[in-house]
Amino acid sequence: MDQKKIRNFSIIAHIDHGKSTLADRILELTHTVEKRQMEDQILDSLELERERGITIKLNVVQLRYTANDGETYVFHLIDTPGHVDFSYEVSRSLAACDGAVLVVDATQGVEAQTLANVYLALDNDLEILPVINKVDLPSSDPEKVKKEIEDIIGLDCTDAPCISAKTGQNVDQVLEAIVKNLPAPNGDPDAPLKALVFDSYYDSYRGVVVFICVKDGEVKVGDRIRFMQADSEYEVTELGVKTPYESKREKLSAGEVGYLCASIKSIQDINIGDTITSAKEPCKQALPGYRKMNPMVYCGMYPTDNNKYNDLRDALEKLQLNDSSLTFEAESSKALGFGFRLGFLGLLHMEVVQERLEREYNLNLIATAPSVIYKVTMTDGTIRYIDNPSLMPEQNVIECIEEPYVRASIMVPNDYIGPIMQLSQDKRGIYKDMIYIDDNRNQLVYEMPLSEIIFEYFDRLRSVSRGYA
Ligand SMILES: Nc1nc2c(ncn2[C@@H]2O[C@H](COP(=O)(O)OP(=O)(O)OP(=O)(O)O)[C@@H](O)[C@H]2O)c(=O)[nH]1
Ligand SMILES: [Mg+2]
Repeated sequence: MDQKKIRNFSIIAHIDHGKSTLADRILELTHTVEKRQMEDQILDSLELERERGITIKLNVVQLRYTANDGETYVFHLIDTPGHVDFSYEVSRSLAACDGAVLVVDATQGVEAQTLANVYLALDNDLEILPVINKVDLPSSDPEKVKKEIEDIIGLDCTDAPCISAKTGQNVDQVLEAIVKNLPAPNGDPDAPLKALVFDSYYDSYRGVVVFICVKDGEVKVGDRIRFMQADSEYEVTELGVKTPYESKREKLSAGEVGYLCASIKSIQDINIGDTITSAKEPCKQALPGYRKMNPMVYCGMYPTDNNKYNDLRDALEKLQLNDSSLTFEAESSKALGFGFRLGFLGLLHMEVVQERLEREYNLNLIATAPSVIYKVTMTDGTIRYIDNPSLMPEQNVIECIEEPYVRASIMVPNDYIGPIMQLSQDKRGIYKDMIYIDDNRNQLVYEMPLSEIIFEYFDRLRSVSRGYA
């Protein structure tokens, strides 16, 4: 495949700004999915995503688009989640792309995850294409939002398409802009194979299925490949692309994004961020891979039936293939028996993991209250990190304890400033700043212990502000 005709990009945005809906329209316009098979947010394929109306997992699709210049281009589109707890999915997606479509809701403007995701894209040296969405809504103000993007992010928005992902208005302009403004991949098709592993899942028949982005060279069914980090070799049994259903191919070449199976039964051999190369003719240097994520919130999970301990371990190992920001280690408790201590990126992540374990692996679990990690300096000068209350050392050997703090920005209508300041103080918050946004809204800035936030803070915030904060 001619790489000049390929475009690899992620759709990034703050939560609910319309990424998955834009992906729907793109799939429709390019006739990737037939009308009768179309449903809203079709790429949100997990049951949990559909129920909650949010994206949790990255999802890649290959599609073909015939541009106004008459040429047919191949797009690999990756829809990403917007919620901060799943930002590891975004950073992994971006490493498989050359560009990013940045969706900004014309009624909301630039928000926290808009900025965070732009920084991730810039870290990966990606070209960013801003798109203003939801212009069908009466309260939208595309010109104001364009100016915001230019002022805050510094992206030129003169030609940014103003679209409605819902009605499809101007979505064709996004497709043309992708062809014109986003770069094509530029790997060496004749070099030895070099492919990035950016996601995976476990299939009971085919073993581990890995998602790869081929940077250099090509891979064919029957080839012997090597995972460079894991230092293991396999023979490729199946290759394919997602359209969005899995569709088999005989080979994948430089610039293509697809999946690979090699009867991989040992889960330990798969590291997300690993580099696949050819066993016969390996490439010299592996790709840099991914930065590890540090968990923010911890809790213990125990099977209600203690005989299911091994099933839980098995489930955790398989789920980790599909969610590499999840960490776990064995622990035991007098009351609950044998289980695991899990680390998450946030509270929503914790909820989602528990639900996925229960639904996809048929387990009944008890989760302990969430906690954070404490840095304990002992009287002898050593430092310990404690994420489990039962491991906290005796008081007489502790010199001091430090805990993680959060810099929290709370957007709040004027009427609720008083109660929210009270709440934040009750939660050991340290007042930092109050920023005027408009006549009716202010932004309160507090430094607050994370442990206070993960315990009841959101519920109380919602009730004291009637849901407006
Ligand atoms: N009126 C209007 N609603 C839209 C538009 N685009 C998306 N929506 C709605 O906004 C909500 C969120 O859309 P999604 O596409 O799920 O947003 P998302 O960015 O994928 O959300 P996450 O993946 O959870 O971050 C849905 O209810 C959509 O129907 C639009 O152009 N106009
Ligand atoms: Mg989505």
